[in-house]
Amino acid sequence: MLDLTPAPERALLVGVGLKTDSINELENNITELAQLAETAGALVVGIVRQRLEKIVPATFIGSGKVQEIAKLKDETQANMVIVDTRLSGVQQRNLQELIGCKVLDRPQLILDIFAQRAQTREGKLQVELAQLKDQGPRLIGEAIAGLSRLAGGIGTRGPGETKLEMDRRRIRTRMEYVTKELDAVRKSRELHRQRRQSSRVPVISLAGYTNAGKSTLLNKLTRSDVYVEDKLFATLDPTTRKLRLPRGRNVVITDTVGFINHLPHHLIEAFKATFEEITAADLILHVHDASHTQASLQSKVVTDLLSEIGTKDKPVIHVYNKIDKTQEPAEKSTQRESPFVNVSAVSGEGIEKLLTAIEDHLLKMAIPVDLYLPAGEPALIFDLARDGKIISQSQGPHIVHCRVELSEEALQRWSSFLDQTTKESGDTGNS
Ligand SMILES: Nc1nc2c(ncn2[C@@H]2O[C@H](COP(=O)(O)OP(=O)(O)OP(=O)(O)O)[C@@H](O)[C@H]2O)c(=O)[nH]1
Ligand SMILES: [Mg+2]
Repeated sequence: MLDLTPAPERALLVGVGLKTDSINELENNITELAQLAETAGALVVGIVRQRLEKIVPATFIGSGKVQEIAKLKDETQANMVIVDTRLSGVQQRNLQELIGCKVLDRPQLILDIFAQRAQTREGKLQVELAQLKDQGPRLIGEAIAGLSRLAGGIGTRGPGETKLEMDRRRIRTRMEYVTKELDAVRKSRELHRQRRQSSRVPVISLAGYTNAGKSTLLNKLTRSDVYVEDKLFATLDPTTRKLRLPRGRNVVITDTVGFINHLPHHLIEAFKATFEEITAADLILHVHDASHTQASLQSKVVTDLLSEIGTKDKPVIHVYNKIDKTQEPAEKSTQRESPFVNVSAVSGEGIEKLLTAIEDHLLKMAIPVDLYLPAGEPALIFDLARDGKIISQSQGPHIVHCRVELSEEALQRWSSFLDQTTKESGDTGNS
């Protein structure tokens, strides 16, 4: 019988670093690149390494190495070379000509995975926007692969317009269209989020390196069935689930796209809306793969990216996952950021502790509320200012309206001042 499944593309990987970088780092990058290539559906048929004195402008890697790659490509019958860096358009074209096959770099590989993974309309639009933003600066006077499928074009070419100008214009037009479409899709997401926020259900967001176990943890916490896979970027589109904490409080918890080292900047920009799920959260659970050899590097990448997308002042609980796989006993493990909980999303160990930590945290968390205090009692305002942060105050004849950030604990002490109507009617009655 005829086998119609296409044979996987055969990829030759090129790990590159500067002589000043550590060998360890180079090897780790290569391991991750291989995982990315496999995730994209390629078969890795060979790996070449180069540590450069300095970057060669025309080809990034040295000419001797380029020859070695071309030879190895023939020996291994590779039909694609993936270089672990970001190449300029000129470098990419030169390498393709010298090696004689398709050459990709790390950002393009990641974008390709995202393109394959995107499920929702928003996800697909975000990936396309990122790809367009990535292509623009690479244009070098001739259409690069993939451009021809873009809309626009025939008949729109003006007299004297070069191919380069035409390609640039096509990208611009398409980018405007995609951006407009995205705005429309985002409005509905925004509405959903506002509704959640106005109902004052606290929002918890999972963040972490790709493959850390975020989706597995969401499933464990909420007994749901979100897609989990031992591949990078299994999750792309945000998923939200309800969760009832042990003492009865309801929260919602959101799982979203994972981070990776050297995440293309265009992706971060294009996935702004997805990342907003994290920035809009009341509490972030930073999920670490405690069993990974590069756990601390991964943690740093995530922490840096989190602050880049604007979550610097958000409260974080560090969740060290996969402790069933770690060598040393969890209680002995070093390098934990605080506050933290050790868990295994697979065996369930530590999950109760995590739930309690979330609950304790929410009790302390300040939420803005409106209180209506009787006028002429400055001592009350004084007490209130000690319990929370007064954001605004407006004095009426009989009541003082205070907008104040209070923790759940403190709110219990002030709950009798929540209701405006009884105060006002009481006031009227007295005067
Ligand atoms: N041993 C062990 N494996 C785990 C644990 N948690 C998750 N895994 C495995 O780790 C792999 C990745 O899990 P996911 O939940 O898909 O990870 P993720 O963080 O959602 O990954 P992306 O969506 O790709 O960013 C899967 O093979 C899981 O079964 C754990 O506590 N222990
Ligand atoms: Mg996931």
